Amino acid sequence: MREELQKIAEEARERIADTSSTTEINQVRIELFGKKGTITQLSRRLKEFPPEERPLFGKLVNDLRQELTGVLEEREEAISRREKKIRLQEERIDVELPGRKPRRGRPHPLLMLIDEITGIFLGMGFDVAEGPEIEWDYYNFEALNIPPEHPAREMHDTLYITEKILLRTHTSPVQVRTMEELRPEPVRIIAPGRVYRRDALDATHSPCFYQIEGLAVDEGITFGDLKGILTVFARKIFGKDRVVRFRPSFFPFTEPSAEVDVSCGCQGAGCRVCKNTGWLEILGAGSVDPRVLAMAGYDPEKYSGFAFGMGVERIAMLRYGIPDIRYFYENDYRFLAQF
Ligand code: 2NL
Repeated sequence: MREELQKIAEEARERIADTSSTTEINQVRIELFGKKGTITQLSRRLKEFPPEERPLFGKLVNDLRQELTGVLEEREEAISRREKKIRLQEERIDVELPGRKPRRGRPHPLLMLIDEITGIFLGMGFDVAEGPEIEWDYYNFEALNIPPEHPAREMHDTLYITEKILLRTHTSPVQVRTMEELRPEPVRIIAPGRVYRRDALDATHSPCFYQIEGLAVDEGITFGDLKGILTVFARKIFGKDRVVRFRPSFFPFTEPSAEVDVSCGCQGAGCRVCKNTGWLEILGAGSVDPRVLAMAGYDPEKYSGFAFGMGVERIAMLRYGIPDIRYFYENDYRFLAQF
């Protein structure tokens, strides 16, 4: 009997020593002390012995149970210590590793272009004026000689908030507000800012885009002044070798009105930017309509003025040959990093 117990003990010690993970230890615990475990089975055999031998057998089995429990616990602790050590090693952070350099932010290409254009006009004596993006119908349309039912209101595809309040469709209302503020003093301002149209986003349209308008009002201002100012502007943005041309056009707030083209960098050879025309349409302009001057409180007999308006995205697309306006709003760093 003793021999049999010793053999069981020996085998159990070996099984325990062979384990190398918490899972294996738990398995051996079940094999030894579970319901059908080796040691549990042994205790059940007590009644096979004659009464006088039972105390001895009982003691031997209990001693064995105690010993194996101890050995098992010791092994379990050793394994869990080792597992913890491995885990800590795997999770170790090398605090001396050099840091990852954060990419430096930069101004958006549209804002850089607005700054550049603004700088050109500041250099020619203009001031910068700003105003609300949510506007009265009066300043956006009526004061610009665009009465209700005027087809230009459809042309502008306006986003209305109420019947009388809207998102400005151009920055002209800023200029009307400035005229009201400064009259009868002369005005020489540009108005850069966001404007809104009820347009779906596609390659050339966006419901929100940047515009820069300019306005000069004084005694003796002529269409010739406008041509001079815009020629200087176009050459500073597109290159000193360029020429500009003025084509007759119509706007409700200027008379006469013109669309202004700058010659293309392909020099008439034909390219995809000018669609083989040799010309890039960059802005609309004209002499301020006397009715607009009068509504803002300037005597049109005494004062005259010129005004112009351009889309900033359009200028950027023509200057850099960008085929789709959506690149400006996607914030793909590979695009932005090129400016
Ligand atoms: C275009 C054309 C233009 C104006 C804007 C203007 C403003 C006042 C009075 C008269 Cl307060 N005119 N602005 C004049 C002519 C053209 O914009 O195609 N813009 C993208």
